[in-house]
Amino acid sequence: MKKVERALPYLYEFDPGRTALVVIDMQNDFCSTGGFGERLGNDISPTRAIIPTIQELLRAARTAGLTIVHTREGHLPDLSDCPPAKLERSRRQGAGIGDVGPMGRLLVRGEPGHAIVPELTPLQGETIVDKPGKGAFYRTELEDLLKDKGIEWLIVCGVTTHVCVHTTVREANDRGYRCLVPEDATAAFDPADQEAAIRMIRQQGGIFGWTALTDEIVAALG
Ligand code: TIU
Repeated sequence: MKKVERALPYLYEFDPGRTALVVIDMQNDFCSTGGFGERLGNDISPTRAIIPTIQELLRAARTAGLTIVHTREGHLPDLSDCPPAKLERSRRQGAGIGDVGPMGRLLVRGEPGHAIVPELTPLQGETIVDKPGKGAFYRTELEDLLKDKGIEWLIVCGVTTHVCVHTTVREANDRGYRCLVPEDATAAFDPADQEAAIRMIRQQGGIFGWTALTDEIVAALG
C-alpha cells in the first residue's frame, strides 16, 4: 500500500494496482481561448495554469502503473443527448451548446473545442470516457470499466473543481470508491469556488473523500 501521509483530513492509503487516475475534462472548451468556458463569461487562466501539474501527476501515475482515465464533456452533433434545460441555460448565458465559435461548435463531440489540450493528450491504451453530463458516471461506461479492473481508489483531478470534479467525486463516493483530490491539479474559474469546493470534499471527516497536494501524491507513487 502507498501512503499519502499529509492528505486531509487524514492519511490516504491506496493500492496502485487498484487505483485509477481520472483526469476530468481538460479540454479546449474549458482551457483554451474561444471555448465554451470562456464563452460562459469566465477567465480561463486558472484552468490553463494546472496543465503542468497534471503532466507531473500523469508521469508519476503512468510509471507506477495506475489505470489512467481521461474524460470529456460534450454532446452528439444532433444534441439528442443534451437535456433541454441544459441547452436553454447555455443559450441564456450566450454560450449555446452547439453554436459555432472559434473552436468549432461549443461542447460538441469531434469539434476542436471538445479535444483534450495537446499537452495532456492521452497515450495509446488509456481510456477516454465521453460524458454528456457533469459527472463521469452518468450515462457512461466508467463504472463497468472500473469494476472490470477491480479499481477501488480514485485520484480525481481536472476541471472544474466545483462542477465536473465535484459531481464525479460525489457519484464515486456513493458507489464506494475512495477518492483523493489533488487540490493543485484541479481548478475553478473563480478562486472562491476553488477554495469552497476543496473545503467541502474534506469537511466532516472527509465527507466525500480526501485532498492532498500533487507533490505529496507524486512522492507516494515514487
Ligand atoms: N462551467 C463549469 O464550471 N464547468 C462545466 O461546465 N463543466 C466542467 O466542469 N467540466
